[in-house]
This record gives sequence, C-alpha cells and structure tokens, in this order.
Amino acid sequence: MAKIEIIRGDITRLDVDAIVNAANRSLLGGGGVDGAIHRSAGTELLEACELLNGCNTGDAKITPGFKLPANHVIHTVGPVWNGGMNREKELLSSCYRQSLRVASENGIRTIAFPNISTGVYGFPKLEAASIAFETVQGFLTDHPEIEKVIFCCFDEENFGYYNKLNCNKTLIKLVKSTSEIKIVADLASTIWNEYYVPIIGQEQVNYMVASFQSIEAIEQQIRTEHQEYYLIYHLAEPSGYICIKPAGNDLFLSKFYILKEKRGTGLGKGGLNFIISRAKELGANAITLTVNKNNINSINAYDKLGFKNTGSVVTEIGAGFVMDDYTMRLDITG
Ligand code: AR6
Repeated sequence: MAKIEIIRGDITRLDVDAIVNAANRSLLGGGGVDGAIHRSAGTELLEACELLNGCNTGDAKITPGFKLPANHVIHTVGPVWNGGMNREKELLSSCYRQSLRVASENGIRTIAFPNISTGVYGFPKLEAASIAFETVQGFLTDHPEIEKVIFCCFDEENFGYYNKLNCNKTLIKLVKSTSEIKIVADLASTIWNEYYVPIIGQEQVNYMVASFQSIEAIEQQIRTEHQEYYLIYHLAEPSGYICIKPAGNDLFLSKFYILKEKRGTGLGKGGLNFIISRAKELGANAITLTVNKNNINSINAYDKLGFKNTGSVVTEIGAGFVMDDYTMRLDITG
C-alpha cells in the first residue's frame, strides 16, 4: 500500500485518525474547509478550540473530531500569500511538518491534509503542492509510525497538480542511522531473492545476503569502508537502494536495485541520474560495475544506458561460491 494517497473529495467525510484543518490564527472557525469541518463536527469543536488560545502561523494544535468520522482534527494556520517575500514557503512547509509532529505525538497513524493556504489565503497552487509533497515525504522517511498520508484535493486544479507531482517524485536519501540501515537490509533480502535466485540459486543468495547485506555488514561498509548507501523512496515507500564507493578515478557502483513491483516508475533512470551527478561531484571520470554473466536483463539495461562491456572477472565470495561477472563502464567525462 502506498504511504501517500491523492484523492479528490470532501475531507470532512474521511474516516482517518486525523484530518487537518486550514484554520486562521483565532482557531474560531471561518469559511472554506475550516467552515466545512466546523459544520460537520458540531458546536463542541468550537468549544474545544476556544480553550486553545489561538495558534501561530505555521504551527498546529489538536482537538477531538466530535461528530466527524475522523477521531481528531489537527488545526494548522497557513500563511497568507503576499508575493512570496514574507517567508510564505517556509511557513507553509512548517504547517505540514508541525501537523505531522502533532500527529506522531498523539499516536495518529493515518492523516489527511487539505491543500492548505490555496483557497482564501491565495498561495499559488502548484508551488503549494510541491512544498506539501516534499515536506511530507521528508518527514515520513524518519517517521515510520505514520502509516498513511492522504492529500485530499477539493478542486480539480489541485488534484491535477498533485497527480503530476506524484509521478515525478522520487526521493534519494543518504543512509545514516541504524533504522535506515535496517530498511536497506530488509529491501536487500527481498530484492536479492527476487532477482538472483533464478540466476545463482537460493543457497548462494542466502549466503550473500547474510554475508554482505546484513545490518552489521552494511554498517561496517558505511562506517569503516566509506561506502555510501542511498535509499530510493517512491511515494515515501522504500523502493530501491544504491551503494557506491570511489575506486581510483572511477566510481564503483556496487549495488543498484529497484523492487520488481516498482519497475516502470522511472526510478531506474532517476537513480542513474543521481549516481552520475554524485560521481561528478566526487571527481570521477567513469562509473564501473560488475554484473553476473547470466543476468541478461541487467546487462541489457546497462547496455541501453550507455555502459560498455570491458571484460570478465571471477570473484571468490567465500564458502566455495564464486561470481562470474562482466565488468561494465560508463564514461562521464563528456
Ligand atoms: N474538503 C477538502 N478541501 C476543501 C474543502 C473540503 N470540504 N473545502 C474547501 N477545500 P481554504 P486557506 C479546499 O480557503 O486558503 C478560512 O476561512 C479548497 O479548495 O479553506 O488556508 C479559514 O478560517 C482549497 O484548496 O483555506 C482562514 O481564515 C483548500 O481547501 C482561511 O480560510 C484551502 O482553502 C484559510 O485559507
């Protein structure tokens, strides 16, 4: 299940742990989505809001949902658009972040957002959608406790923008914490089983996963061998990973995998563009990799991306297993 969903509809009808209200600083109701939420929740919501002492722009406060299907309402105050020079973008991003923080602190797992500030407050819709997406995706990578975020679009225009962004949105993030390493290890086990069992057999896959992609092995590769691991997120879901290490003038691409179910989403291309730009940043002239001689799909895919077959290499990987690979190289000096 995707962690982020985009739907067209009325937020007051959603049966989620919390819906977010695009309120004003008084928190005492208004028009737009605010008016709709107060009407559906009943007068008790206003009474609860009266106790909150208002709310600053960019901040968020929580109440029960009363008569709403949602258990809670998180009230946030978006910025009024004033040309963009009054920290509007920063404040809008803060609305999404603070709402998610409040959600997380209150044990909320499913949450729906309206398109904050894009009605009465006049924030340009495409830019607002992009900020909403980026902020929510960023937050979710560090907060697995939030299970689902719904962007509930009321108008056609916003719905169109969110869907457009959705297709293009990939997040590639450097792996640092142990919890991120665990995500890589879990992904590796799934992906290696998907791709390698038909090529090298279950026994060798088990051995390789345990030896090279356990949490401890990845931790050592990062901390003592200075390899860089990156998680590729799609719709805030871990969907693939990359591992690179400098090797002389080249950058060695030791791992680049996308979950089978995420093929065709453009993640492969996005991942490669990222690898090329990181390689250039590190001053490399080429990207090199090894690929199993029987892994015809990958050989063809790299060939299409411009990699040239440069020879063969046999590597002893332990326990009597060997890898019989081609080496491939992509020149990036041009
Ligand atoms: N469900 C989901 N989205 C809705 C709904 C609904 N039932 N109704 C409207 N929207 P706005 P703002 C969308 O004006 O720009 C209030 O008076 C709407 O299409 O509600 O943040 C407050 O009290 C738009 O895309 O909020 C403040 O004074 C989005 O909700 C002020 O408006 C936000 O539009 C806040 O202005």
